[in-house]
Amino acid sequence: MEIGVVGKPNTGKSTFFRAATLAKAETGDYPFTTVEPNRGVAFVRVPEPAVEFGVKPQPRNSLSISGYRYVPVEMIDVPGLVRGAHAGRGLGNRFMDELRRAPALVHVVDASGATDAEGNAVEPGTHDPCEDVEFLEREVMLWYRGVLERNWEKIKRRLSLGRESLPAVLSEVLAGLGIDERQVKAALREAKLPEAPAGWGEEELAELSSALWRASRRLLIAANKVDVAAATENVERLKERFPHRRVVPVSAMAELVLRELAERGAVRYVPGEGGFEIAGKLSERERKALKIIKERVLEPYGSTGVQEVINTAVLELLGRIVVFPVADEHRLCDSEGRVLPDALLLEKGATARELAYAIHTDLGERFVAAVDVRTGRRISGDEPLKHLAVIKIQVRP
Ligand SMILES: Nc1nc2c(ncn2[C@@H]2O[C@H](COP(=O)(O)OP(=O)(O)OP(=O)(O)O)[C@@H](O)[C@H]2O)c(=O)[nH]1
Ligand SMILES: [Mg+2]
Repeated sequence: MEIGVVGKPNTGKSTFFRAATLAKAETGDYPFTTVEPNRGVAFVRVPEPAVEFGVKPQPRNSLSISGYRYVPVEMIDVPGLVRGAHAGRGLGNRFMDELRRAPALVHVVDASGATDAEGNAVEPGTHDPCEDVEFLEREVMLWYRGVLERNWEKIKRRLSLGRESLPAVLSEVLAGLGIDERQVKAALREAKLPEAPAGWGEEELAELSSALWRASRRLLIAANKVDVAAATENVERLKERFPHRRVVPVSAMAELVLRELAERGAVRYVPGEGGFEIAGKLSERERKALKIIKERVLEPYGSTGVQEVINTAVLELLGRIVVFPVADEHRLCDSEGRVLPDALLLEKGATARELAYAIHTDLGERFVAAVDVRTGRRISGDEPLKHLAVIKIQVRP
């Protein structure tokens, strides 16, 4: 699973990606800086369970920093998308292929309104970012529709043989968009189309494409560049215009500056927090930048928004939970004695047995029961786990 970072050119996608992952990615004040997708690891932030148990964590698959556990999740930053991309325009012609494994999309918009529809620099406050939101969602929908239309004759032919079901054929054809059979079924239920696909025309395919888009992708709006004054009003307008979407005010630049200075030891900054402390030498320019970050980003918005975007995408939009498995419920460690080593992301509703399988097939097969370490309560195999649960799995020898 990946989190996709999308949007028109020059909105700060790669800056967001760099800030979230601290991976290298080229950024620049012009459209199409990114030509090939960048992949890296971002982190979901949850409270560190070792704190409440009063033990020292020894994380293995995750990071433990200042009372928080950072759980890895893959992120992909793609080239900017322009109008007509679904028909092959711009660099976005492989756009959806690259996003195959990204069920959650972070739509980075330039809330400062300083880039036109194609990503060229304009006076701040002159371009309406609401237009960009509509454009992207329409473009992705047209993409889905294009794939469906190009394959429609083939789909009808296969169905006419009567050996395969509509959801089975559709999910095979749409696999390149990362759509599975469960999502196809949900879309078909929602679209409420006439019974026989043989009679479907343009209208029905359009209906089905938008239902498929809603069933297969979750999207949130990262209203970026809030460090620019013109963004304040646009953030409110975005929230009003798109009440069904989460709109998170973001300054990717602020997060990047803070993380880079923290790496150098010049400031103390915990990703996701609303403040920082100066801890080392700073140039005059860096001092100025930090003043702007404090006054225009952290004070009015509470944080840079980058961590909030990642958490919202994974925990709310995709409905994932974080679970901490241990082998010894008294010492809270794995079989090698490491304390609370792993944090696993599971789908909401995942059961104790599914957790066992997620750790190792062998553990799943030998599963007997689980224990909620906080309460000592026994959990049966088909019981859904709670977010942030610390779980010991009992197995047959
Ligand atoms: N003021 C401000 N500028 C930002 C912020 N984030 C990015 N920028 C600037 O916006 C410009 C574009 O940044 P990129 O990260 O390269 O944008 P992109 O969306 O990846 O661009 P393409 O790859 O060309 O589509 C650069 O000049 C960045 O420094 C921000 O939070 N605030
Ligand atoms: Mg880029």
